[in-house]
Amino acid sequence: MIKPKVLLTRAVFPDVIARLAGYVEVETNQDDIVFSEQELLQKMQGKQGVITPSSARFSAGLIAQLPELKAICAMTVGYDNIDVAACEARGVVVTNAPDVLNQTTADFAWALLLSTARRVTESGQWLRDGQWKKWQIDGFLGADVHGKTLGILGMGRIGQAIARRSMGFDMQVIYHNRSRLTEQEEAYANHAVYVDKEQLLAQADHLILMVPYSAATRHCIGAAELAMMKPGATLINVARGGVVDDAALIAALRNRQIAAAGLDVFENEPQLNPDFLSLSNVVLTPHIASASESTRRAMLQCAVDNLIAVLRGEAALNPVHS
Ligand code: 8YV
Repeated sequence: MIKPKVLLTRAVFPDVIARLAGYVEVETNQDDIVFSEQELLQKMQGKQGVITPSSARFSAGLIAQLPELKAICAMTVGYDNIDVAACEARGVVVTNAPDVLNQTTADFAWALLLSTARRVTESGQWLRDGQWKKWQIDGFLGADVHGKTLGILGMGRIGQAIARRSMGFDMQVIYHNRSRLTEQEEAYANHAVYVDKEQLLAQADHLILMVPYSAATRHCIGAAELAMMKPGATLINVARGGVVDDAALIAALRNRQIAAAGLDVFENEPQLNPDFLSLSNVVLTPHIASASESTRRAMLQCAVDNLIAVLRGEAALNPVHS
């Protein structure tokens, strides 16, 4: 029997290739080249399936030129890099990798929140630069986390896992979301209280963004929203670049309109706005919120399971729709 042909757009753990090879003919990219759209078009010729993280863009134009394609399986929870409507129109199944990264991503949101509020990377750099000569009563004063109000914009499964962790810090949780959670979900999420977006911005001491990227959420935090936040507030983005207007955030951080930000995602990453680098009140990480080995393996496994199901003519486990 002829095996379906599949592309892995980026490098993966080698044992995953061996497992996939039992079902499909795999073209790998263990040199981990980030393909241009033209290269992707060429690599995708004759392929029925593809497994990809969010670095490869599947536009309507590209999809139109891939008549044999049956499945695009994202190894990520976000799938804003894929034109899902164009796929649906062509009968191409799109899947993502939900849930498997919830807890690891929630852990990392807290890592960013704590290091941002308590100036961990900034003071560490100062120490490495040889500037630590004496203890000072007002050295690196940060913002308290315990007992404060945690705001969450986008209260899906990851947002709820972030909120739950705030119990240990005796925080009050407020959130805004497209729809209100059930009473049971709110109780799980440290008794989170639903508020409108303006209240969320005005009342949060620490605001974590967890909304997926879409035309509707693009720049949902811009100059106007930053102006509504408390002067001592911190902003954490582990969601997607483009949810925040980075130029507006840079201005707000420079003017100390808000105290600090912790960012794992950026507009136009990895070519982030260089002005971020000159600011001491921002913690910057290279899109690693889901980066633990077991979670990255689980994300990949989820994509593999979806791909094999679709190519066998079975229902996808995690289909997404436009
Ligand atoms: C990925 C993510 O690591 O799942 C997602 O949507 O943002 C991360 O887990 C990232 O997309 C790498 O491409």
